[in-house]
Order: sequence, then structure tokens, then C-alpha cells
Amino acid sequence: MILYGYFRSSTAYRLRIALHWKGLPWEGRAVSLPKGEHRADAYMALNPQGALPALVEEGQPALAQSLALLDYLEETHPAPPLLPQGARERAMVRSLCQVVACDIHPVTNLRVLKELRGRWGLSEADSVEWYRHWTAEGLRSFEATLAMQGRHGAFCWGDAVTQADVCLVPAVFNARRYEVDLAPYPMLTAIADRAAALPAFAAAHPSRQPDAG
Ligand SMILES: N[C@@H](CCC(=O)N[C@@H](CS)C(=O)NCC(=O)O)C(=O)O
Repeated sequence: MILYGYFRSSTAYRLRIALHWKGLPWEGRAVSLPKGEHRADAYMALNPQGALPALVEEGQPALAQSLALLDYLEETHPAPPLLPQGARERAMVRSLCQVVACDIHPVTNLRVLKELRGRWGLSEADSVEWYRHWTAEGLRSFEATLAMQGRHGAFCWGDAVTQADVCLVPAVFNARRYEVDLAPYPMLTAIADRAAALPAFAAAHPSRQPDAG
């Protein structure tokens, strides 16, 4: 499998964690977001969505969308699992994933920030405030959902690592990068730090990627 990503892309980070967690053989291909390579013809021909990540298996069209890809890896390589047993339990884990992937990420994504700055004249400082606002709102929702579900332990789902942790760790990495105050979210911060220390998560960290240099 070839994963097209960028060291600081949180969506590619999710996939790197899952690939390492499942012990799958894969190669990375760097696509630079700051250089706009994700919108260049070569990458658009591969993934017309023009976003990272994309996963390619020999002779097959690329697969895109990180949550679809996490599920694809789960279905094709169920062990070790990243989802619990049971439809209800899986829905609970996926609801945490979607706070990150559907509520926080789409409004804090690079193309949104660029549009806010370029077309709508938001200053750099105001666009950072925008980023912090929506991240904080998403993390508030994540923390409250963890408390409401009452199923967390060492990780979001008891002591089992799941897709919720896979989505949470990159979100916390991004939040720290933008200096979001994490003090109001002690549960998710402790979980993210515990998960980030696991070998599969550590190997997927942005600083450990070849294009980080
Ligand atoms: N919903 C997509 C989002 C993909 C996405 O937007 N990825 C970011 C990198 S974290 C990207 O490529 N951004 C490029 C841009 O906004 O122009 C997914 O989960 O894979």
C-alpha cells in the first residue's frame, strides 16, 4: 500500500497510526500542502478530491477520505481491531471520530483558512482565533461525549485502542500547534498523551516522517 500524505496532515496522521497499529506494510509518498502539490495535476489525477490522504494498492484506483480508509483497513485487516464489537458500541466510537473529522477538521482545514484570509480579508491573527474557536468547541463536545458515554478508561473506549484515539491524537497535536488551551479537557488530553506514547502512535508522529525535515 502506498499512502500519499504530508507529515503535518492530521488526516494522513490518522492513517499512519492505523497502518502501524495493524502492522501493515506500506510506503509513504510526500505531497506538500504548503507547496500546493495536493492541487497539482499529478495528484489531482490520482485523487480528484485534491486532499490528503490517498491510499493506493497496486492496479487499483486510489481510495480517499480518512474515515472511509480507517473502515477499509478495519474490514480488510480486522486484527488487531480498532473498533469494538457490537453495532451500538461501534456507533459510539464513530461518533467520537466524527466530532474530530466532521465537526473540527472541515472548518479548520487549510483551504478554509486560505479562503478566510484571501477572499474575506481575515487577518492572520483572526484566522488563528477562528481555528482556536472551532477546535475548542469540538474538543468541548468530545470531552462531554466521553463523560456522557462513561466508557473511557486508559483510552476513549475502556482500555482498548480504537479509531476514536486514532482521530483524537492528531487533533490534540493540532490543538497544541495552534496553542489552544487544553486545560478544560483533562480526560481527552490524558487519553491522547497515553495513546501517543504507544509505539504505533509514536511511529506515526509528524516529527518522525521523512518529509518533516
Ligand atoms: N474529509 C477528508 C479531509 C481531507 C483533507 O482535507 N485533508 C487535508 C490535510 S489534513 C487537506 O488535504 N487539505 C488541503 C486543503 O485544505 O487545501 C478526510 O478525512 O480525509
